[in-house]
Amino acid sequence: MKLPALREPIALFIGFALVSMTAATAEPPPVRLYVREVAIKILGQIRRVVAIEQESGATGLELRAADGFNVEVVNQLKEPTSIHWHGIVLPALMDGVPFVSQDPIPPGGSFHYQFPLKQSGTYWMHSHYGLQEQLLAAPLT
Ligand SMILES: [Cu+2]
Repeated sequence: MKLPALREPIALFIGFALVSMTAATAEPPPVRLYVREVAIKILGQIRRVVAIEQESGATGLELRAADGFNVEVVNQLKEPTSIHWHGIVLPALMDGVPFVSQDPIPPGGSFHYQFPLKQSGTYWMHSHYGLQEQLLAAPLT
């Protein structure tokens, strides 16, 4: 009988189809933004400030509307934080307001913000936790 000889090619085909389906439906990983203290030099003096940075150290975030908003905020501060996407039209639970739309992100924790982008333009992001808003902001385009 010839059927046993077909098992491997059929298994390979099914395996390939499953891998292809997985690759086609897999979501891209989120962009990670790190909220952390950094040192900057002002008039020759080193000062520590808080910043929202990408893993590369780049400040701010640039997205394409077609890709949607897919960002994980990682809190590397010693206190809680949350990030508000100022001016962006978004679902209420993605608004980044602690104790209203989400729990604060604890030190060492992270929060995944994900939603369709319905607009383009230049905005900004800032902390909405306590008095961090005055200290922690970055451009968002
Ligand atoms: Cu705001």
